[in-house]
Amino acid sequence: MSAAVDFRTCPLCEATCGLRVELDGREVRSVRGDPDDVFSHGFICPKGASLAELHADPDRLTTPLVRRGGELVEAGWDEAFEVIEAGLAPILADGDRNAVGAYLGNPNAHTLDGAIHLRALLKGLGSRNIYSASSVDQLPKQIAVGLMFGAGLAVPIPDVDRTEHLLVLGANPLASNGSLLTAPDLRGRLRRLRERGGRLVVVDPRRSRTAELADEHHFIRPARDAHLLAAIGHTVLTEGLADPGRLAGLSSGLDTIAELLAPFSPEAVAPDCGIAAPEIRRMARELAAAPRAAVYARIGTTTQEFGTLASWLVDVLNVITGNLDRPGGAMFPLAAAGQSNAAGEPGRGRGVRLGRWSSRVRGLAESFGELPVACLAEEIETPGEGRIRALLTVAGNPVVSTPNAARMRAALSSLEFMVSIDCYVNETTSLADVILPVPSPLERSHYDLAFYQLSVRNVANFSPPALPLRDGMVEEWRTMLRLLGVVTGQGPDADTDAIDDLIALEAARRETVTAGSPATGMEPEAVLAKLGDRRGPERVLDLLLRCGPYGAGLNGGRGGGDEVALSLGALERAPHGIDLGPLQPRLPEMLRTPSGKIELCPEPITADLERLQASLGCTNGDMVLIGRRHLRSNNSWLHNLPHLVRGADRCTMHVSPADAARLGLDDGARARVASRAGAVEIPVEVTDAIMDGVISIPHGWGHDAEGNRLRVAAEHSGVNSNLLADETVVDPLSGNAVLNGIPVEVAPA
Ligand SMILES: Nc1nc2c(c(=O)[nH]1)N[C@H]1C(S)=C(S)[C@@H](COP(=O)(O)OP(=O)(O)OC[C@H]3O[C@@H](n4cnc5c(=O)[nH]c(N)nc54)[C@H](O)[C@@H]3O)O[C@H]1N2
Ligand SMILES: Nc1nc2c(c(=O)[nH]1)N[C@H]1C(S)=C(S)[C@@H](COP(=O)(O)OP(=O)(O)OC[C@H]3O[C@@H](n4cnc5c(=O)[nH]c(N)nc54)[C@H](O)[C@@H]3O)O[C@H]1N2
Ligand code: SF4
Ligand SMILES: [Mo]
Repeated sequence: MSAAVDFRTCPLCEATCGLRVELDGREVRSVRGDPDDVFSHGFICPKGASLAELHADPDRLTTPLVRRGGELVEAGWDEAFEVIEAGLAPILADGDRNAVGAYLGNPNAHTLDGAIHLRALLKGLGSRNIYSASSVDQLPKQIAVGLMFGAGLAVPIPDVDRTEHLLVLGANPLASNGSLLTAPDLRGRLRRLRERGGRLVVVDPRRSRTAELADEHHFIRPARDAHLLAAIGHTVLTEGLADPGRLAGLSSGLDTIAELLAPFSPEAVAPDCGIAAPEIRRMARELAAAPRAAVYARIGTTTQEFGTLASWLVDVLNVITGNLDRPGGAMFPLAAAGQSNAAGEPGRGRGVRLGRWSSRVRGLAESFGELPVACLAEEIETPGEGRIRALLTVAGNPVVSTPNAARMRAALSSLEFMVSIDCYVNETTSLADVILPVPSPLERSHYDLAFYQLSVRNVANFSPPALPLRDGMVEEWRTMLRLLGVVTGQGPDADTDAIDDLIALEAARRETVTAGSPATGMEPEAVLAKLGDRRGPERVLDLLLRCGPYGAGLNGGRGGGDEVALSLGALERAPHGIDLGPLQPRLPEMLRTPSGKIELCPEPITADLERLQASLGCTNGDMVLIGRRHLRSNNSWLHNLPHLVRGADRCTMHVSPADAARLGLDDGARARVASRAGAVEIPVEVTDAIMDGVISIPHGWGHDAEGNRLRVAAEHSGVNSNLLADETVVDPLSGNAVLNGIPVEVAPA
């Protein structure tokens, strides 16, 4: 085979960078940034460049593995599915659909298969025991915006390219490359913000790389962001700086905000936050005075005890300062496909329904069809009706990613049966009875259905597979559908093409009853006929693009001239993507609340302010643990790529010089860190980049677990920080895990 150049979107994080991949047959010669990509203009990070190593990793699974005599051994697909049938059918035959649970990991947000066909599998499973990485991540934000704007992905995105004042809390985009903020090259974008005279303010218990770039950095005590945000709101309202403008007429609850925030004056919260009251007042005044400003907060503010309150207060500030939905403020994207707040009647909707059921043991509420993963272990361990006896994991590593990792490992080990769809044998999948492999990122098509809904520009970019599947590999969506066959009683050999047709037909049917869709009133079969002979998620994507806000419709072109008319074919002809322009104001059209208003004071959230008030003056511990990310990491799963782990060990504990002296910790020596949940030993790194009273350990490590087949990662094992995270402590509104602000005891090892 000869050399070829492939242009594709990087699937490894939310930034959606365009890559230029040089191939020699099935071998990758180089991966560079695509200079012609309409969004990333050539930007690439070390992870994107490591796609070649990921594709060629000798530890990547190429065949199913099946447990025989305690060992995971290679098997054919038919054999693997017979074992799955034998394991699941008797459990399902007992008549309790909840006995089979599922955990869905983060990479599902980065694949079409995870976005489309996985939903069909979950529907077929019919279990209330569905868990995902959402509840160790952004769930509090989704609940806040769901209640305020009526849809769980209606997240206001800071318009970094046009803003003049950006207040960032608990996010480090220079390491993470942005989250709930799709924007390639955030370093460049933030630099340009400063070059045009704008101001970048970062609030973080660590002086992160983003904080170093900022005009102003404030250390804050972990989990005290809601206090700070409430005090900023308090200042804006009491000093007469509020200026909601047109948002006043679009909001309900504006006049009660001041009263709700009354207990949280800067003077009241300053001791808790560790930020002086005059500083808080200045931050509030400068935010309010900026002609265009945005407040943006991420994982440090969601994975903590006041996650939902902090997430809500971010957008309360965006509203009272008049910055919501205006250029340079915090805006709502309009994606080309699947935008949940763009379909159907504009301006009003059913809103979100939360708590339709609760977890059996602890009574944590359901949201968006899921239960919080902090209660997964107890749902496996506790006997009785509804106990999880078998588990499916798809693209997830809960043994490393979720709180109380030791308990999670023991719980998974006790299951009657476990199946994983994954590319590696790692801390979680090594406990499965069957592992089903997936194609390499170069062997599958890619489109960011989720992240274009969270993007600083409206963009659409589709990447067809660069390479055909390797021998014996199966598309991930087909594997999902074959599992769907098992859990719906069709046996291990279900016709995946027939199920795929049903999925596409159902997607078509939905379009035919959606107001404003070009499919309205058509027969679903007639809609499908227009889509030609594509299969799998690509066919559904084509449908969504054609019926979306920039769609070509179902009868070839819509309009003429320069108008964009999107379909999958149109995107295939544009390998560098199609730019659909900067974000535009979308209020009130994007609202899906039953009232047709922005619900500024949703009752479930405001009721939680009592807890915030009660916490005033209470510390969350003498020493508390937070996390951090490194540019060359990706949660738990890229540590097997040599380029990403070379250099000094990164799994160290950061501690301030004062604390190190007080606790007798020496740089380079080892510390013992203990919490209610467990203890670890870890190398000490003394640094003034962290505030007193706080230590930081990155998550995603601990690759020395028995059963792992990750040869490179094993040499850079590190420790699993979630051995310390306490699964019994959650943000009560969302059930989201508390991964930042964990009370710990630290001593020399
Ligand atoms: N202490 C602490 N814990 C945290 C966090 C933190 O900040 N601190 N962050 C949390 C966050 S934000 C997240 S998102 C979670 C992540 O939690 P998880 O999603 O559970 O963990 P990942 O490490 O992303 O694991 C991804 C898994 O998917 C597999 N995989 C990769 N690509 C594919 C694919 O295409 N198909 C399939 N089927 N499998 C694939 C990998 O081999 C790996 O097993 O971790 C959370 N945990
Ligand atoms: N390189 C790399 N990139 C990634 C990932 C990765 O693992 N590695 N993971 C991806 C995923 S799944 C996600 S969700 C995103 C997350 O993206 P980000 O939210 O940007 O995540 P982090 O880089 O961990 O930055 C979180 C910051 O919050 C700070 N922090 C901790 N506790 C608190 C607190 O109580 N208050 C405040 N104000 N700050 C606090 C930490 O010190 C840290 O600097 O990153 C994505 N991108
Ligand atoms: S920033 Fe994210 S999308 Fe861009 S190259 Fe790096 S990992 Fe890939
Ligand atoms: Mo995440």
